[in-house]
Amino acid sequence: MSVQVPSNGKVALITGVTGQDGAYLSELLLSQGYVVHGIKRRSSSFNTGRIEHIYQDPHEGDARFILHYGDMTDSTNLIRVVQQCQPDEIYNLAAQSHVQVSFETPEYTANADAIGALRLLEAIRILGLEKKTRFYQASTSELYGLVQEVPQSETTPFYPRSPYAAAKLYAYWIVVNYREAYGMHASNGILFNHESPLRGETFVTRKITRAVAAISHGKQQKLYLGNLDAKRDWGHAREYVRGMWLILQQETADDYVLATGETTEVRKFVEWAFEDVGLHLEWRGSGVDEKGYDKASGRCLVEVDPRYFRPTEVDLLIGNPKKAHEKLGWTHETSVRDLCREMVQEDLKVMQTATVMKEA
Ligand code: NDP
Ligand code: GDR
Repeated sequence: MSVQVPSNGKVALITGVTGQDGAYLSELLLSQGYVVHGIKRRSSSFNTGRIEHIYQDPHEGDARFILHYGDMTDSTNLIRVVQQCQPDEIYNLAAQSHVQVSFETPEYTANADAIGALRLLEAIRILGLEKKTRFYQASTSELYGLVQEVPQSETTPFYPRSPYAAAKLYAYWIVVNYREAYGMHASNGILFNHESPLRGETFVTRKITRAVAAISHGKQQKLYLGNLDAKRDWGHAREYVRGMWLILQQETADDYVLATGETTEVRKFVEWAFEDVGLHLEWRGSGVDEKGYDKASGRCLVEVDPRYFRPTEVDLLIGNPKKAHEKLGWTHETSVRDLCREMVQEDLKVMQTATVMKEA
């Protein structure tokens, strides 16, 4: 793909290139003619599944997609990679991004998610790239945490509710500070939840759609979930990475909310996903005793497991993307209902392929 697109002469560096957003952003930037450098972590097993289709053999001289080993906790590595790439744009997407896991690994999460952002900003300064390199920080609607107002916008006060959100709060403010202190083109995208068939398997939407595909193929009996009452503003990741790019194309750096403006209960997403394979749920009980039954067969398909409850929860997220509409011309396109359908369909395909392979 990228080889056929003429170069636009720009170089981008993406941290977290192997993640959901890193994969979609790499595709977007390559299709626009960027040379894309990505930082990936050393892992004992392959972690490049999401970017395999755009991987280019470094032995081919004109490769436009170049991977470097690295880690957000290693400033020497970050300085060296930034020095080698001399990027026009850095997208800082790398993070320990799982909210519940951040309660188990709070110090590591702070190191990677908070100090990691600082390390990259300092790399830009140490190398004297303040005027050349634009910086995007993957900020999050988790910053809003305990509900202060709805819908949440760029001016809504923050109240983080997890070690992850507290770490991202530091990253948000250090970006604002470096912009004001050193005149850097550094921006925050405050992105509400965005999902896709590439979503990590332990985030709730993908956990649901994978389980529904497995249950419909007779490979799994039941889906265990935590808080079904939580409400999220879910959009499609492919559309959100375009928003990231637009943020860095603005003459002046600034902070923007990207969201759909609609919110949906986890419970509703579960119902839709089962509907997409012809199963219709009815709920019985409440709280930890709530269960979802297939109306036709009476089989219990969903059960609440308190192990998935978080010590502190974010109950309601609904974003106001007005500023992004007006200043960036950005808007979401895919409804959450269609997003759910797409994810179920893709997980059904994955399940079918796995079944065929196993039989073969
Ligand atoms: P993923 O969890 O899918 O990807 C995270 C990426 O960061 C992976 O490539 C991961 O590598 C990498 N990573 C993790 N720790 C380190 C580290 N110490 N050093 C280097 N790389 C590391 O997240 P998403 O793509 O969904 O999200 C991208 C960013 O946007 C994250 O910062 C997230 O917090 C933020 N965000 C996400 C939202 C969403 O709804 N998706 C909403 C708002 C913000 P590996 O593949 O090896 O694990
Ligand atoms: P979130 O996403 O915490 O919003 O963070 P996640 O999908 O993990 O949870 C959403 C809501 O669903 C509830 N929930 C469950 N969650 C998980 N993971 N597993 C379950 O079994 C389950 N049952 C119910 C959660 O309690 C929560 O209320 C995501 C991440 O991508 C962050 O990196 C990002 O910053 C925010 O979105 C915006």
